[in-house]
Amino acid sequence: MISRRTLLAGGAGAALALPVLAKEMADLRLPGGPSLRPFEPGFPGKGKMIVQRVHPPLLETPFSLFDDGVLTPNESFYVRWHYPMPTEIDAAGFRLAVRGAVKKPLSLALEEVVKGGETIELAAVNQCAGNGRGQFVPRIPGAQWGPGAMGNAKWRGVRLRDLLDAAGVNADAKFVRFGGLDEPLVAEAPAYRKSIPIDVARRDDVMIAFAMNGEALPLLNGYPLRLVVPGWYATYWVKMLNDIEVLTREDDGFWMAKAYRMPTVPVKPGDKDFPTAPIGPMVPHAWITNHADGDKIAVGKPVELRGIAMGGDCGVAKVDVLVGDKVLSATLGPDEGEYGFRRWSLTLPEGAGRIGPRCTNVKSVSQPLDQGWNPNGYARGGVEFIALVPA
Ligand SMILES: Nc1nc2c(c(=O)[nH]1)N[C@H]1C(S)=C(S)[C@@H](COP(=O)(O)O)O[C@H]1N2
Ligand SMILES: [Mo]
Repeated sequence: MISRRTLLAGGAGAALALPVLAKEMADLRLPGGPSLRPFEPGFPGKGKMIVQRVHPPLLETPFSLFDDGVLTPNESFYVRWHYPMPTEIDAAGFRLAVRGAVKKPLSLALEEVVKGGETIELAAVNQCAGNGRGQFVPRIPGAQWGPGAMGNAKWRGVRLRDLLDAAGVNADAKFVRFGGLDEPLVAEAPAYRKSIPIDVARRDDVMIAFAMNGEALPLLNGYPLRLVVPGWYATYWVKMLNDIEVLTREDDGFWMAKAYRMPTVPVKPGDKDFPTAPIGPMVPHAWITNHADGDKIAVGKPVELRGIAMGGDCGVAKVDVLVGDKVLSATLGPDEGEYGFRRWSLTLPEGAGRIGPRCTNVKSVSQPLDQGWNPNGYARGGVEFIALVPA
């Protein structure tokens, strides 16, 4: 038997890298590395995905996909689970509970959920709060996502408010808590539950989705039902949703009181004991999709730039492209929904150097130049510069 010491003596890098080098690899270009991740086609309902973790799955969307259009295909849509999820769902036996501070608790079969209120459909970006965590400097522990822990889909579902009304929410309701079918690895660990304020839960566009891009939700994206909170980070978009609980007080469970919180004051690496609040609405963000950092371009020739932008919790107003000390206006593609991605494009007469797109949303919030480092690596939203180098 080869001891661990012998392996390390042979070079930790070599020992770690050999088994995966045999596969096709994605390069996430994370500052300081390691940046290579295997591509895998073998997950249910998924095509070639970047594997961050096999089980429970963390699968990243290959970034080149975002250059193809504003909707992310289901088979390429990223996947994030905290705990093992069921790999089979009994659709006939499935029930969704609506309970807590309500007059009439409900236990609804799938059909009853689907017919339980108005059906709505809209495009919205589902983005992990930790999207791009691996790109922060200094680096931050947690899933080392590149920029592909996001996707835009057309979600179809039943309006949450209609189901809440059917159960008759009590007047003193403050939050609504959501839980799914996945269970903690160990019994003592807190089940994944997330809460949103009652006024957010009652919004016109908050839904229990049963379809994604015109098809049933892929198992890994939450079949048969998931919460969709347009404009809010995906941590709230509870998958395999089977429990809705109306609360009369703030949720003091682990996933609200301890996890997924943002500092409410500016922080720097090493700071401790700062105040925090649950993360909520997303921030504006834009990406270049047809060039990557370090791409070589012909000297003296026009450079076509193309990308996607999102307004965060509202629509995109404009995208500027910062090129050296110049600020150029990009052309926006069609508006396909305020919460979705919007395409942008710009042709530079020529150009190498540092280039970054900056989104301004319809609430006049513009991306800062700083990435807003924070100890959990959430809500990355600074301008994403790339360098194009003369060929
Ligand atoms: N039931 C359940 N829902 C969940 C999670 C989870 O672990 N369990 N993770 C949340 C987080 S943190 C993210 S980023 C999104 C990911 O959604 P996706 O896998 O469909 O891309 O699901 C959210 N919903
Ligand atoms: Mo997430």
